Amino acid sequence: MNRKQLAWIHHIHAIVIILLLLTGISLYVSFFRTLFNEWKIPLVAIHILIAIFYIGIMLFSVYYAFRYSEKRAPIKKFNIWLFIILFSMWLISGILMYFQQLVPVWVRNNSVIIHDWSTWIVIPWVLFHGFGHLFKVRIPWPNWWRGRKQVPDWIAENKLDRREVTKSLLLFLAFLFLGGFIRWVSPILSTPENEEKRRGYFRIYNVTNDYPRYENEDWKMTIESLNQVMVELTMKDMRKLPWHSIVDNFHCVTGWSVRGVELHGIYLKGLLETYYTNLPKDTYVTVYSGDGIYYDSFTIFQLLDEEAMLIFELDGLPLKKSQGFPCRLYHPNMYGYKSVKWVTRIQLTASREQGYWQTNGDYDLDGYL
Ligand SMILES: Nc1nc2c(c(=O)[nH]1)N[C@H]1C(S)=C(S)[C@@H](COP(=O)(O)O)O[C@H]1N2
Ligand SMILES: [Mo]
Repeated sequence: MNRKQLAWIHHIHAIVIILLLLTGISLYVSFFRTLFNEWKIPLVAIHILIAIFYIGIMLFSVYYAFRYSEKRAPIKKFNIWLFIILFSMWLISGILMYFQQLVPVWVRNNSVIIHDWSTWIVIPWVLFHGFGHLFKVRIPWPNWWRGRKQVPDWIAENKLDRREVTKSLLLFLAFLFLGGFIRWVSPILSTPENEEKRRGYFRIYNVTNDYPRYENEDWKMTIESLNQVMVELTMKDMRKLPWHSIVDNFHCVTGWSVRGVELHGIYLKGLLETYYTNLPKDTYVTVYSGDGIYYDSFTIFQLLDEEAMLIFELDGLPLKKSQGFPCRLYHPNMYGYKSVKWVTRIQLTASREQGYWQTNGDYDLDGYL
């Protein structure tokens, strides 16, 4: 393989990584995720297809990269190793994310964290490396690092033999796990009283570009029964019903979880039974968001016999505006997507409606964990 062909492979890597970053970031950053909302499902598919293509390129390149780098500068070896390690982390965590229904929640959650972290390492590297190439910026690396001078003894002795490589790899992984671990326990260490039990953090997921902003006074909720009789409830009415707290783990179907969240609100059983008696067993319930777009549906059994709630407080504080203030649905046995935010309308129906993510994606209608 000659220099020209190597340069060519290098360019393909650059293009593929940029495409992965662009699609990945559009899925990750709230702003872009909502902007490209209708594209979410195709974006995931495109991201995965590019990744599969990348596996091929990687397999093809690795052999040549090693041969090429054999007698080259440490920096070249470093770059090659960095990419092999990051690529493996992306690949493994990506596969686990894809098959997340098959792996335990903690594996899924850590894969998301590793996928993110490896990306946050790649981005500065790509910028650095890319700018260097494009604008011929000379980064003042030490000469030995560039291979222009003999490598200093103390480094030379530490030759990149197989054992050293495994060692650095393990060290690198240890760093990552340490990072992940710190991230994980930091909510406990930083202990605002109300968050002492919580581990992990919420990623705000909104399918709309904007979300409704209510005050306690101007929010209200309607419940429509089968025969169209309507009940209208305000915050004051809600306050009159019994409130309960549960501590639970919140799981999004895309992989992230928040553990030990304290949820405070009203059991739907209590609410519905206050206004309706003897609801038929084949009643269904559609819960609508005030954003005008999001909704999801349940069987009456799921709302009455399982502990579904309307929640108003998270960890002792009112919901954040972005997290559904003042009211969102919560079902302890179901994925986060069933947790409709800014609930303003509950409709009892005789047949089951499809929800937002069943219409716009392929999420399961029941969404059990
Ligand atoms: N109105 C509305 N509710 C919603 C969503 C949404 O996009 N709009 N996303 C759902 C999904 S997929 C998840 S995982 C959770 C995320 O909750 P959070 O934004 O508070 O982290 O909200 C759910 N409820
Ligand atoms: Mo979700």
